[in-house]
Amino acid sequence: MLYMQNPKCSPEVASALAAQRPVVALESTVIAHGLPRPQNLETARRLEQIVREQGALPATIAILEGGFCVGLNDEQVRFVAESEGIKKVSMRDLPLAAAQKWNGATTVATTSWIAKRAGIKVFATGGIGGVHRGPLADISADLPALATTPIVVVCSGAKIVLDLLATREWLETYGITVIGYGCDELPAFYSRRSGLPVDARVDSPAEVAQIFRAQEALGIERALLVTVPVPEASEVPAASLERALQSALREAEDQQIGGRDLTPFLLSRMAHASAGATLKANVALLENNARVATQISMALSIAEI
Ligand code: PSU
Ligand code: MN
Repeated sequence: MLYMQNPKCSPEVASALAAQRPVVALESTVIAHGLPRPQNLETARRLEQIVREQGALPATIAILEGGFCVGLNDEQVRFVAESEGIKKVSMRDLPLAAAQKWNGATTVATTSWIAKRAGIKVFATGGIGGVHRGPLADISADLPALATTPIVVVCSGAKIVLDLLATREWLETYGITVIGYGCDELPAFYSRRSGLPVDARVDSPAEVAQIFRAQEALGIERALLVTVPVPEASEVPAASLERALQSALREAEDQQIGGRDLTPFLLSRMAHASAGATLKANVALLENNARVATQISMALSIAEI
């Protein structure tokens, strides 16, 4: 019976959802493990502020003492950003987190899963996990979660640290529709281009809403992936990162860093090697994606004519 309370919406989120007002889910792994302090807390607050200013309600999602919380208050956001021992919770961890009362940050996979169960239709993030480079078949649990969770996920593609071609193929095999928001190519996180195709280009929130409504009407139980390029002024071209990436990958191998620690490790090495340029790009794309996601959530909340 205890677990019947999961997910637990904040009163503000619960009343917005009951009134069918637009709500945008935000993830917490990027806060706890993806960005350094103090930029992580600043960014978490800024993303919430952007969603409010644009006209929707933000719902940052995290796990606190085993409760799957949808809509953190300011103190809870600070806790996730600043306390030690916040776990990175992916799909396999969900029952453990609930039963053993973990404090945890949610990835794209678990944020989507929880948001969908709370009744939220739009989720903004930075980059999705994907197929890692190298001989080991390390595939993020984000991918199968996207293949089984009907929600709009607004992101900037997948990070250059991943095998982008293999990730793109995976999305196609599992039938996840990939939209380019104002772009014809799949964005590559820090970079605006990857050379890989999207399934369709759209240029307005209304077009995304139309596609997601069609998906819902058809009973398609998969995410709609809306990919938005990093704003031009903050872009870090892929070629300039390749050397740093190769050395970070070697370092990870030498130090036997893998599993859930690999993504945060590679991200921090890239930020270091680029003298903060990747960090600036990361924050800029997160802010932009929160803006676009809010506009989509508002287009979706307009009653169908
Ligand atoms: N992209 C970022 N920063 C992040 C992540 C992705 O720029 O912190 C996080 C997301 O939460 C994503 C997770 O769901 O990394 C993927 O981790 P893994 O490859 O271990 O599944
Ligand atoms: Mn992995």
